[in-house]
Amino acid sequence: MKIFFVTTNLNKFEEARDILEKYGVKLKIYREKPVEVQCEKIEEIARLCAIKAYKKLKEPLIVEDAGLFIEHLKGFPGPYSSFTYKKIGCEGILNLLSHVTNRSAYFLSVVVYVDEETLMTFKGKVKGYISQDKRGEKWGFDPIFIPEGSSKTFGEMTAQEKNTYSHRSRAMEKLGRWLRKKEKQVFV
Ligand code: ITT
Repeated sequence: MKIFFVTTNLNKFEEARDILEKYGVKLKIYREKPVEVQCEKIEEIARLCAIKAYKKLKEPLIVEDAGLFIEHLKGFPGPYSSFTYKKIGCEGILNLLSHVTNRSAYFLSVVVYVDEETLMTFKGKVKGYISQDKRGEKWGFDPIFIPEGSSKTFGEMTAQEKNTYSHRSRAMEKLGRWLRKKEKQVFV
């Protein structure tokens, strides 16, 4: 089964591809920025982006919107994660949290699948903490996020390790299981 992932973010694409290939899905990248709408809810952003993308592509596709929500900052950067990362990066977040003891945060991923007859939403969340320093490489906020149950930041993990914890893998696993069921129904 071939599905397009409409995204400009190659890291997101590779993480999703590794999960979905276990479910027999051939994920293809369609490198275009989903036209984002100004909205506080990433669920709504992802849904509207997916509908717009489907009108153009007319092929089964997914769009993902993700964000980092920091408790002490009342959920910031949340839906503004991409913009915030570009403007202030990991260092900016660490500065905002210097001397702050409550470092709880979570990542949320919302994946929307669309084809000619269905629109389905899958969510994945991982709770954790913002580290004291940047550790490891990778991309985005990976070097400052430690998931619950680990002492490493995402930036210090291999791709496979990150996929055992991440918000994205949790949402993509749900999508994979649903697609497998959907395929079976078609051929019964
Ligand atoms: P597209 O909209 O083109 O898919 P994007 O990078 O803008 O790409 P998002 O809006 O979903 O994608 O992501 C928001 C930002 O949140 C992203 O740019 C990263 O800075 C951060 N982010 C989300 N998931 C992450 C992860 O798994 N690891 C590190 N940072 C992440």
